[in-house]
Amino acid sequence: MNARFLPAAPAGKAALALAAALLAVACLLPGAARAQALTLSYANFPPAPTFPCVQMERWAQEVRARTQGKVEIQTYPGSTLLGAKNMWSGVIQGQADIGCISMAYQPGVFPMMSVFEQPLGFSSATAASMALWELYAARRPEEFARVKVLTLFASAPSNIMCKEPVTSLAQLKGMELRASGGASLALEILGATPVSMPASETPEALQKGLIKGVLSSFDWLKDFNFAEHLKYQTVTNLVVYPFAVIMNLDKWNALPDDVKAVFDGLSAEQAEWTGRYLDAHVRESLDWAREKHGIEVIELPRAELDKAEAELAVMIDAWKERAEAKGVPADAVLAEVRALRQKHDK
Ligand code: 3IO
Repeated sequence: MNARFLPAAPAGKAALALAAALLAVACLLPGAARAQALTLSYANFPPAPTFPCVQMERWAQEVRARTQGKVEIQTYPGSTLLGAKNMWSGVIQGQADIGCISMAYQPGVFPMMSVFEQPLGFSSATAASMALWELYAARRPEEFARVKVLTLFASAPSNIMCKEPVTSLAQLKGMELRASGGASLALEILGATPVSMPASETPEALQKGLIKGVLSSFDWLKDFNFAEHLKYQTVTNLVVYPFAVIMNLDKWNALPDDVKAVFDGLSAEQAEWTGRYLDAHVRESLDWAREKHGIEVIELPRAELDKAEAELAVMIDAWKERAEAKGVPADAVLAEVRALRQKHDK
């Protein structure tokens, strides 16, 4: 254009060439490192701050450390790769290498492990998670034969988080509450109107006024910010929700033995870590909700809790019938889970 810019042109070209060279080197270096690293995708359905995603990041971090960077885990929280409903089939088909499922979303698919959706009286996520892993490890049920199970864990016992105070079982009559699987069945038996959906669909249902509240563990108050709209918490300590972290079988089979050993070495430890994290986080979440949103925590009278427990006993018989129909030795499994509960639930 004019002479003032002419001398700048060659310098600009040289700078550009230098930048290109630097870029090439910068790309090559991590490129070379990456070529040696094995990257696996890990899909999760709920939002990143929730405990299934917190445990996912912890597991990914441990895998990186224990494989000295040989394995990189690319995490996808918040249904960005697979959602709650297509997680199971998506991992089997290989759309994600690893995925996290809530067993309650697939009724009938887990005839043995769904024993953990029954009202067995677990009082913590830690005890339920450890028992879940130990039952699985001892029995290796057929229902998980199409995947590799990396770890298992459970939510904390479930409680009612509601727009209205629930101070007696009678008040549940006809009340629309979100739950899933065993928790939905429990609500139905207690007279409520369960609306079954995955956790990840619940904020929208609440916003649309389709439900009055939810039955799940109290971590929801903080992690889904439900304390803002659901001011009344009724302590019921009902069922837990069991989860499984599953891996595509072909991807698993193709892993080097040392990597397999790292994954297998993490299974029981990860179950316990997740349970302990969640139990502590439930307490934090309640404290936060009290301070920030002034929630009310309602304790039901002992007689009401006993009545609920007595009514829910039919769930266990119904589970036994369904399990036996699919060839599960239901009585032996139940006895084993109860022994595991005694061992872990102090
Ligand atoms: C759960 C599910 C996703 C995110 C956080 C959570 N805390 C407790 C649960 C269990 C539950 O309600 C479910 O649907 O699996």
